[in-house]
Amino acid sequence: MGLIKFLKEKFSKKKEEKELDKKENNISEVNEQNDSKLEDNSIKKEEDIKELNDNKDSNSDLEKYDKGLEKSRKSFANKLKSLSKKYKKVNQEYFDNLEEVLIEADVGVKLTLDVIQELLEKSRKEKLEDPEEINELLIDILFLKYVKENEDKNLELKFDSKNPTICLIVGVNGVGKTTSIAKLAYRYIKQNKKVLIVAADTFRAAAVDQLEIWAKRINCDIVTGLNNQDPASVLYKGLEKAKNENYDLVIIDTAGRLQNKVNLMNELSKMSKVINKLSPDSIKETLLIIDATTGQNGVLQAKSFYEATGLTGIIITKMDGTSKGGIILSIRDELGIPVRFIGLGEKVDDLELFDLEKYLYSLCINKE
Ligand SMILES: Nc1nc2c(ncn2[C@@H]2O[C@H](COP(=O)(O)OP(=O)(O)OP(=O)(O)O)[C@@H](O)[C@H]2O)c(=O)[nH]1
Ligand SMILES: [Mg+2]
Repeated sequence: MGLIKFLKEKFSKKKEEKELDKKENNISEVNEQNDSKLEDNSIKKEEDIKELNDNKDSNSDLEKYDKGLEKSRKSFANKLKSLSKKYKKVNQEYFDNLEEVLIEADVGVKLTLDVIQELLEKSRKEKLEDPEEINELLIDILFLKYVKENEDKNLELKFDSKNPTICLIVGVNGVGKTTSIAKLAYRYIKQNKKVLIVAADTFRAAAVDQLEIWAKRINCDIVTGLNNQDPASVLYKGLEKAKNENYDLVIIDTAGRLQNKVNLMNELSKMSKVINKLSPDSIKETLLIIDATTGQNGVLQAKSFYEATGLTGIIITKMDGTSKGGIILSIRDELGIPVRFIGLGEKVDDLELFDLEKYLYSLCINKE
């Protein structure tokens, strides 16, 4: 079965709602019929309710994806649909148009050319001529291009009981670093982790203020330094506190001055050294924040940060604000680094763990 059909089946809201209704009815039926087996039933009921809640959770995540990716979908999925309506049979012109649609969606030139080539070969081999089928095959290829074997499928930050996990957040000006830090902290506080934010962006006084406001709002501890204080010394203070007071997670805000690229990269490598010295046994993450609305420029940023600091993952922000949702595929193709989270709005809970199926479903499948 092609991915589109699979995702439609998996995520189709109507079907899920029906199933939920059915399950709810079943639970009450079971309870009514089997009063005598009260004990067994209560266990079954608990299991069913848990399953129900899990389904509802995944449903609400999907709604967030659907809503957040609305602009991208309206552009991408609509273009695919109108293209398939225009042609009865595919021809070279169809593939040329498809290429344009992918480039416009920010899938990136290299990946687009690879995908179109593969699409041509497969469609010829399978003798496909129907545009709808070609579009379905396209989504399959996009999915398979993203997936990597032997990669950890769990994108959540990892924890060990002995040492705090240290998460360095990097990225150029204005991409959403501070907001994403608040969102991440909030996510893990909700998972009962003891979280500490370190405001090591001492370049701008306002940056510390902004982070303090967020920390207060989400009730998270924070370590700050003075304006223009050496960021590494603020970091030092934060890591000491985290060790002494048994924090589970330390999230570090950094400055993002691109005009001073060499200085910025030097500063980041100095901070990495401090982390390695003070917390040698901690799990370490370096997450790059990329603003989805900056398009292919984001891919270039990712390349320079990757070379300078090494990265364990990417957070793509402002996915809700762009019609070019393909950037996720492009970055993955160029660098192979996994997208760990995506930002789908300005609120503190508008951060979702990246889910390829939900992403493709929300981006590619026209629900109108
Ligand atoms: N729509 C939307 N806006 C976002 C998202 N993430 C961040 N923003 C907005 O982007 C703007 C910049 O966010 P910041 O968190 O201050 O960015 P920053 O990288 O810390 O910026 P500097 O510290 O100046 O380098 C703010 O107005 C945020 O509300 C998102 O996922 N969606
Ligand atoms: Mg900031």
